[in-house]
Amino acid sequence: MAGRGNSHRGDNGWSEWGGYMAAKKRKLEEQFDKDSSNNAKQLERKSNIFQGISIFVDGHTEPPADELKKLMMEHGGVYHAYYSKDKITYFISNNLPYAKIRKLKPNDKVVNSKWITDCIKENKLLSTHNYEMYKDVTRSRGQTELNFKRAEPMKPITSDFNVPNSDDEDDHSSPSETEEAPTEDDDHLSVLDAKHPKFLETFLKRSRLHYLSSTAVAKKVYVQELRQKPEHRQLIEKRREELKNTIQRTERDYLFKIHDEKKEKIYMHIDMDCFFVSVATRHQPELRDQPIVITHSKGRKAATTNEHQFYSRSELASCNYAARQYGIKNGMYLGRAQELCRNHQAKLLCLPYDYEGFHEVSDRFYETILSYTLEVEAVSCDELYVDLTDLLIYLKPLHPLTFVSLLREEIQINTKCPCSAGMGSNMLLARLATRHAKPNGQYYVEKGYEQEFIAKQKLIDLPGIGSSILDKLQQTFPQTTVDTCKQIQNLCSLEQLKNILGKKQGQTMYDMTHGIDTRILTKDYLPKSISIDINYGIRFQTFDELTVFIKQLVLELHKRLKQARQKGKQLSVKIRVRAPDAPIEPEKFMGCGRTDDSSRLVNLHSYTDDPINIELETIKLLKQMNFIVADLRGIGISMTQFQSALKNTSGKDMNGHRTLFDCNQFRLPKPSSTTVGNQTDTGEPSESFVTRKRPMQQEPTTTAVPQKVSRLDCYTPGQIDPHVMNELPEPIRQEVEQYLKNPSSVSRQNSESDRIEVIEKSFTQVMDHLDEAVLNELPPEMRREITMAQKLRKMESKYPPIGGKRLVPISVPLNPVAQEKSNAFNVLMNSPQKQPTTTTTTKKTSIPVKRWRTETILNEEPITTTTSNVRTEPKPQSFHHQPSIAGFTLLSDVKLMLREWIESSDEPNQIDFDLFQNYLIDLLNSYNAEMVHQLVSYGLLQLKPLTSKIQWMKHFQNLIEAVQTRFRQMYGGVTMDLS
Ligand code: DCP
Repeated sequence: MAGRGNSHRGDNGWSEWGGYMAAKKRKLEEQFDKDSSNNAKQLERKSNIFQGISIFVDGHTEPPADELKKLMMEHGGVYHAYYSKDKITYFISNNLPYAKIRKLKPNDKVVNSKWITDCIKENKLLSTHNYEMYKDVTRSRGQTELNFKRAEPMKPITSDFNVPNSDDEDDHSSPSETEEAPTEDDDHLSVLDAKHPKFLETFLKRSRLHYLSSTAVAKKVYVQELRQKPEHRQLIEKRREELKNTIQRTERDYLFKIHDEKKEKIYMHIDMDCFFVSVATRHQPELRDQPIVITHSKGRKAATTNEHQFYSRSELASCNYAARQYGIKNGMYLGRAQELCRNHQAKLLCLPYDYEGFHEVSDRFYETILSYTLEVEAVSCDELYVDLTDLLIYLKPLHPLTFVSLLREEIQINTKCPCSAGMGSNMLLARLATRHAKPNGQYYVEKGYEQEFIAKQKLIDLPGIGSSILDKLQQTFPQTTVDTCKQIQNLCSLEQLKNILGKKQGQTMYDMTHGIDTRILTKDYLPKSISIDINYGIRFQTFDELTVFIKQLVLELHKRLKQARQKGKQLSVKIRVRAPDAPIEPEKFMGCGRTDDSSRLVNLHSYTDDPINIELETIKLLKQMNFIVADLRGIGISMTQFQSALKNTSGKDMNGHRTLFDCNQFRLPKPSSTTVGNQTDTGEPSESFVTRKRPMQQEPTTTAVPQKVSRLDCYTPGQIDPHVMNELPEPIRQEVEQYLKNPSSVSRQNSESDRIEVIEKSFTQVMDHLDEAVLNELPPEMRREITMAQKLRKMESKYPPIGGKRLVPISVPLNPVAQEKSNAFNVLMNSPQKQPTTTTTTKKTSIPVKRWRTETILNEEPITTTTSNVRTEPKPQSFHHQPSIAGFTLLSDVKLMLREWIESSDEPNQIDFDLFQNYLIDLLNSYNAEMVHQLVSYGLLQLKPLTSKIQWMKHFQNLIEAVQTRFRQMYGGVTMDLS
């Protein structure tokens, strides 16, 4: 089968490597030798106990690999960064993934890292005998494979090839939404990658997270469409009528008063119990008394082999309540669950996923509820909120608990699965009540008892409250254990909470801990984005292979758009590319490893779900992103800005949703904002702007740039400070003076670029020759700006950036918003005494803003998509490439947007951050380090005084790290000065 035993695929040393890797290994060995001898000079060689020993470290060890490397250096051994069969004496690993264990040969010795530390402690080479791992396995492997044969699963998930499952022992971290790893069920380790034509289909079929997200969307759409169907309303009326006439009311019902006129709300939150387990056992309810989990693993390893050696990291999608008695929880690793059961002498039953059953039960669950009311908010396949108010008024006299017990009974009959429900006067109380009801129960927070109820709730049970928030609270009150809502009520005022957690989160925490929730049901489905991300098995050698996969991805995205009844107008592509210093194959089999992520987006001309259109645009975006195809590890395509085919509750068309950056796009920049003579200054046109101006049918472009107005056209002689003029080097001064006296003599014949050159040269030389005294006269911010530019220039000459480019400043016209005094170049080029005598319009466009561009030193190679697996440095963007964000290219616009973005919320959105980070990296790649410096400094300046922006600061620090990494790569290891 294609892809199996793929010889190009590296696997972190577990297979043979060819030229590039061999060279790389040699380089690393030489590096190690060099380091060792340097080290020997610096640090005294402590011993020679590891003389003749070569190690290769795999996976997480204690101490970590870097430390082991150092220890080997200090004690005469050799550390190999890559596996080489004939050079390695021992693998050092404390916990190899099962996939790799299976690949061990009988002679391979895997030794626990403790052996190294113990040898050093004892100062002698100890026998590895007591430290060897998996020796039983390798021995039995020599004779028989029987240990690894698995019994047939209860319900095998059929597939014609091996594709990884969503949770498994290979997974060293919490499984992410898209990373899936092989399991012990894979008969061969040649797990296919994304080159296989059926990879995506099978991957999605076996992905529970895909199931969960697609079902949630399907349910929301289903409910919304049902609201538009008159026949369903008739069905509801009929069902209500029947119920009203057949209910056997008790005293409790007659006593319950519901105030029609006050319209006091009664919400219900209803959720199936341990959904996946309940479905998997719906035809064998007798099993339910024993602990059961749903996982891809069959859980047999622990029974047949040494438990320490096979601690299964297969994730539990769901566990039943019998298992929960032993401390087992959803999301736990199977190994841990087995351990807990063993401690209680209980046997854990592992059952496979029953996707067909999940669909069937979920449909029946929804149908049962929706046959009584459409006042619902679909949450997921097994959970929804219901506003019971109208229904209870209709059925009165009826106690909510009576109705809910009847409903639950009906659900049990229809689905053969139990569910629980909570009720209260708002959605929060209803949801918390469900926790009390579980399993298979119901709980009503009656009117008047809300405060008593909420006070007892644990903070960790409040929706959306995670450990980071709890840590913040705990740190603020180190003397007390902050655990319940009551404690927060007693400890903090609203103001204090806002100070600790930020404005928005503080308010939410205050409301929740006081049982306040003003939300109403969200009935209209408005997705923020619809996307497909695959971060597993992405291994391509050529761009053609990638495009074949893109086609499949786009078809899946198209399916999702169709399912959600949405057409999108903004398309973005995100790629994860192996970080330069990351190994070719990460620890997690076929995973991503450490990557550099970047994304690009384009505004389409019209709302679309057309796969051909999306595919074309995706490929175009990919082609604009400089990356090595062989290093691609993850890819995502996402649509935003929707036009919905769904009608809202009032039967009207719905508008799409906008993200932060989208909002800005509609505000700025304005087309044809300023006119000078017969030329139009649109500023630097944005991608979105250009797109919006074009007729619907025309192709969107990311490169078109309308004609720019010349800066020099806008100058009058009086505009340039004589002081500054005097500072200019003679030839430049003469050229500028000549121009200013008679612009036509220079500019009319000269091309735009020639004229830019004049100003650029002058600015460059101003920078180089600027008198200290002049500099000192400038306001601090400008001084910093110029000093930074000077530093960058120095750095440029000292460390020519990779790619044969050097940094020179350029000037671009600024739109009106950019009339900032703070621009150093403006000050240098404009006399404070002599204001321009031109019209306001001219004045607005006349101020140049300093930017940087590169000049080619060497002949520039054409930018082509690299298909070799040899890493090359990213090629600089072409000269005219203007990175943009949300359509903005001008510093002042981006600054304005940055400020608004920061002010907009206390909790930044990761997608926005990714976009911003990618933009900064793009700027660096276009040799516009100066702008990056300005934006980062500006962002920090905005954030620093605000205590509520802790999350922002964290994100910003990560962003700075990424920027610095790129900066170092480009400028010979030098870090950008952000002091
Ligand atoms: N699920 C999953 N992975 C997640 C979240 C949920 O596989 N990260 C699946 C398994 C669950 C089902 O979705 O059975 C419903 O999720 P719940 O959170 O409702 O959990 P359960 O129904 O299993 O348990 P509970 O009775 O606590 O609701």
